[in-house]
Amino acid sequence: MCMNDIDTICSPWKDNACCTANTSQEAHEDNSYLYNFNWNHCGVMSDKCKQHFIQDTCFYECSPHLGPWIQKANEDWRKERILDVPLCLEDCESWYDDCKNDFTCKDNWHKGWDWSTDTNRCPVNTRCRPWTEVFPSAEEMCEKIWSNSYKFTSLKRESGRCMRMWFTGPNPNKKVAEYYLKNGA
Ligand code: FOL
Repeated sequence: MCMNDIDTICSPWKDNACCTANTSQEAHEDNSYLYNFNWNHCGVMSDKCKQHFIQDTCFYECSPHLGPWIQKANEDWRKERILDVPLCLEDCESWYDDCKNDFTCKDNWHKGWDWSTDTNRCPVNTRCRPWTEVFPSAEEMCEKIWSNSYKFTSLKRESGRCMRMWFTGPNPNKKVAEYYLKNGA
């Protein structure tokens, strides 16, 4: 639902967002009701890494400019998904850089968790490994973690041809989406 009044949270989208204030607040909580997802499945996630996941949640929930990349999905928890959103190089690389000292047990965070308790845990056939072992490159992380929601690109922020996960000031993604709407995603 688009609305125009997110207070301070997911603040880049405060003037035009497809999320409610409540959702934007939840995006900042551990184990929020959104997906009940546990970032700390291999020890406590570092703050600098978690910041990118909060930003990703804001982008995923709030961005009004994802139209060119929305596809039908047939999952229990959603009937639409985003596919191959061209992420700006700097956004993917800084995310990877800030997480590379963290640990995880899976490269795809959408599927295959052990949900037998209150939240997702690493499934039995996995173990917690260094981030860089699970994701050998920024490209693999950005593409695999959410089942190809993002496409890795070498496009820079200034190109106007890639999507920014986070920004200050007017939304730079509007023009990018318009370009891909016209020219094909
Ligand atoms: N961010 C971006 N950019 N794209 C996304 O698609 C995205 N999705 C989530 C969060 N941020 C995103 C949602 N995350 C499950 C796990 C993670 C999740 C949502 C749901 C989950 O319930 N997984 C089950 C399988 C459920 C099913 O496929 O029916 C599991 O097996 O672990």
